[in-house]
Amino acid sequence: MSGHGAPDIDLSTLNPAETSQLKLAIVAASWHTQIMDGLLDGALRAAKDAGIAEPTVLRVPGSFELPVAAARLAPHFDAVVALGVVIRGGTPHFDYVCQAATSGLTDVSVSTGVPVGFGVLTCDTEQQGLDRAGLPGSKEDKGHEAVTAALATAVVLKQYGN
Ligand code: DLZ
Repeated sequence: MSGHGAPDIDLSTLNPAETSQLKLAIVAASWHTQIMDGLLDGALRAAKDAGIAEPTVLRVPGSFELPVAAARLAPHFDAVVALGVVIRGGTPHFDYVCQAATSGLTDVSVSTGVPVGFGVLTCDTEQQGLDRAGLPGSKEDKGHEAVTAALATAVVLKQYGN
């Protein structure tokens, strides 16, 4: 489903024997329910494909709260995935929430050394979110992609210890 020159990271390139033992946490915001449901479904499908039956799922109110949730969980997991949907409104609030989520999640990943999959959609319109949510009719499945990327990164980093 990926486009725009994105790498074809695909769970067929991952070995479930390597991924099934990984501890995975998903932190998910709650704004924009339909799109979030699609992202979370895609993320859980990717975890199942990787042999991870029951990842930890933690819901938080909004995307602004994703970094603190990821920070609290990261030391206890091999990979964390953050899911959220931010849709541009009429004020600069969009920019602040996107900036806080992006830089906060980057900080968590770099400071802990635990890969954080970035499944936060930053959209001008609701339709852009629906197109990427992995729902029937969507063009892309960003929840699935974010889990796949985080697990692929965890596998390559595992050889360097925790
Ligand atoms: C306040 C707010 C707004 C306006 N829009 C969104 C959004 O599109 N997506 C999202 O995940 N969260 C939004 N929030 C909530 C903030 O992320 C945060 O939960 C509140 O500012 C409280 O800290």
